[in-house]
Amino acid sequence: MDKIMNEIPAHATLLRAAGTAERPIALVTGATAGFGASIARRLVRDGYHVIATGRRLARLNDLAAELGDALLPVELDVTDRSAVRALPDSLPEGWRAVDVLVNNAGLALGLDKAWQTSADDWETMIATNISGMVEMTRALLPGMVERNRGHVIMLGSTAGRYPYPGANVYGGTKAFVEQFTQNLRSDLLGHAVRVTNVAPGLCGGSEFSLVRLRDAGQAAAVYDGTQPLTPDDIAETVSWIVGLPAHVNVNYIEMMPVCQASAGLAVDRKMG
Ligand code: NDP
Ligand code: 8X3
Repeated sequence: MDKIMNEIPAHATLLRAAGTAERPIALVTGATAGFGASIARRLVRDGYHVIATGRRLARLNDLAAELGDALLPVELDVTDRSAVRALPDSLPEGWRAVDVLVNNAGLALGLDKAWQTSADDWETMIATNISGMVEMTRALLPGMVERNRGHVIMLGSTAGRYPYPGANVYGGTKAFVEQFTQNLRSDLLGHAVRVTNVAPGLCGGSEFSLVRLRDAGQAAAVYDGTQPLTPDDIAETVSWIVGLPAHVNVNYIEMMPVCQASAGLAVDRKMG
């Protein structure tokens, strides 16, 4: 019997655990664009009620108009610590027992060398990618542990493992995401709450490079001659991970387009 239960996909397990015909609930940060919007669409298709958050409320309202009552738009800046802390109790009745948290909100700013970059940009990346992600997790994890049910998905990056010039603090924030995820797994041993770090490489079709480079031409050039991953590829992966049988935890998954690979260590031949 246990074996059969273990083979039931997690979506169905969540429904049964809830003991009602109600849908499981997912909360996606940064759902106004890119990965977050695709993940929200995909999870609604998978049968979730999705709380879609971000700073640009008009975009969330557009998503709600597209997806109907299964999507709840909530304006939220993950760097606003008091708003994040107040979030669980401020959600409407019936939306509070979040089963899946997708910590997707994040950004890179600039590609300058460490000694040339803007300290304010560094602060913004740390506040969003690290502090925002940590606060969101701290806000929603206690409920998951209490219900003994849930899944936290992080959007890390290949930049968290592979250094490249100009990634400095961005890469550092994503390395934090990876280590935080695996440490959460240690804390959660003995609880039926899963944690996964999804770490993509080159991905187009989002606002990531436009936000980073602040120039549409330079942003488009990042993808010239490539076939990058797409936000739908990321959403498909998230859907698969959360839908795996409830006893399976994907700790870390790294994704690159076929046109990308780690290219070895760099050597400066002028220094010898
Ligand atoms: P986008 O720029 O398209 O989307 C980023 C999202 O984050 C937006 O919805 C934005 O919403 C939100 N966001 C940014 N700052 C805040 C904030 N302070 N509070 C709340 N929401 C915020 O980028 P992607 O979809 O490409 O990136 C999503 C995640 O994936 C990021 O964490 C990124 O680091 C990571 N990633 C991206 C890769 C890529 O190549 N594209 C590869 C690997 C990882 P709004 O501005 O409306 O608040
Ligand atoms: C985004 C991928 O290579 O631009 O995290 O750092 S990369």
